[in-house]
Amino acid sequence: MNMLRNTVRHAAKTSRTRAFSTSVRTTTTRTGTTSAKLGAGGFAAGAGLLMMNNTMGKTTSTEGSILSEINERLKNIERMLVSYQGFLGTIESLKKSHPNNLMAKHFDAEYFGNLSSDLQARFAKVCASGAENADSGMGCYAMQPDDYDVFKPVLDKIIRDYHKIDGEVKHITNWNLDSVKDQLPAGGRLDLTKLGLGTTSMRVRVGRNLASYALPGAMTKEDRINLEKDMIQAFKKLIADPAYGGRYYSLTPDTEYSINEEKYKELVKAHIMFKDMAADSYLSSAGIASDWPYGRGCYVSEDKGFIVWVGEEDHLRIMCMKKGTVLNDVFDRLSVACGVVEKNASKFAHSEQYGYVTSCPTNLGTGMRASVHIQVPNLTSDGSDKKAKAVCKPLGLSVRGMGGEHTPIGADGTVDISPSARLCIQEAEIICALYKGIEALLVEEKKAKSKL
Ligand code: ADP
Ligand code: CIR
Repeated sequence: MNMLRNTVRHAAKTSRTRAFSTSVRTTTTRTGTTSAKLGAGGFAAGAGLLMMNNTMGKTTSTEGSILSEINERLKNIERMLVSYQGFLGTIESLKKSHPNNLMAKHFDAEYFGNLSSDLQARFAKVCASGAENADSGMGCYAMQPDDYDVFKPVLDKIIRDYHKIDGEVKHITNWNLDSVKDQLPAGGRLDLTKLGLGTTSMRVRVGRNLASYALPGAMTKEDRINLEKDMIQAFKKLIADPAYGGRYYSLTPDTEYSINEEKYKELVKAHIMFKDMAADSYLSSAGIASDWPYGRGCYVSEDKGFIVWVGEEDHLRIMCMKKGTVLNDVFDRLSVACGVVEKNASKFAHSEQYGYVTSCPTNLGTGMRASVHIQVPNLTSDGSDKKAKAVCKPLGLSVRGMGGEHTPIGADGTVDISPSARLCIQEAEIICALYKGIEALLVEEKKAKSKL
């Protein structure tokens, strides 16, 4: 395998200018420098064995089968190096140029070389976004619900590195706030007025995928349309239920639920609908944004407080939103509603080890992001989120803009904050972490005022 490593390194040097997309998506065999070198070096072992057999006379059938197996394996290696020359070369150079790209950091060319050609094609798709977007922090997305198990030798390393987990990952799902009583204020209410806040925009969402479909990156246009049709059947049951009611809005053209551009923009502005995914180069490279806007839409309850996105980064993003003061309201409602959606639709993809299966390994486990919109004018007095981010990181909080990820903060210093942890943390612990995080952030905001 040292030989393979050397050849891969050589491929890296000779292919830096070749676009990765061409090399992975085109499977036509090309002859070139790398394959010629492999032919000269790689096949030497096989050729040597064959020569030995020739000089020694007849081969036994066992020797013959060993030789044909060796030959077959060498042919596979050659095929891999020719088909994936640009891909392997890109990743090899990213290891040095972008050490924070976790896919590149943990990608193992020897492991890749030993996969069957079908699995190589599948794993290359998993790694495509990181190879095409050098600045990726994660660099990969699962394409099938069982990818985390099938490609565990590499993906588990990436997952443990990102989520900072030593030893084996074992995720436990638990929405029961009674079980974390010691972390709650007396009475168990996560009341924001006790922290000095007034009415606050609160939101809790989870990512979920149906076990019966490929994940969004590997779905065909037909899959996306069918999944939306299945979900519309599930939403009909919600709409008929007085506890939910509401309606479904579809971005798929020419359906009875379709909405126009103006209505879509209005829903995005109201934080109800998701942004155009095609504009996200990570999602585009992964195939997750493909066939936009087919199979995309959202269900909104009558009171607009319960929403389900269909066809974004995960099949479903299920969320509760409310302008209020008690975090339990959105958390408890979501806990019940998730069960109702699964019962009305079909089984969610779940892993014994990693919890709820999500496209992006960053969301694995709970798939939960619990956030509030909160004003921190002192920490954002320079107009940026730089100081807020520096203060929030050690508190285990992420800072986003007013329109979500990769959007600017509010002109009045309002930011979106949420606990960063998703895996090997329980749902009940996340909502407590948000409450405690807000408390700690407000202390920092006060301190920042005295420094102004
Ligand atoms: P996600 O939370 O699903 O990872 P985004 O960060 O892009 O995705 O946020 C999606 C939408 O939810 C955006 O419109 C964002 O402003 C909105 N949002 C997030 N948190 C809140 C909140 N606490 N109140 C109101 N809207 C919110
Ligand atoms: C990256 O690798 O940086 C991007 N694919 C984004 C990772 C963060 N995850 C996410 O937005 N769900």
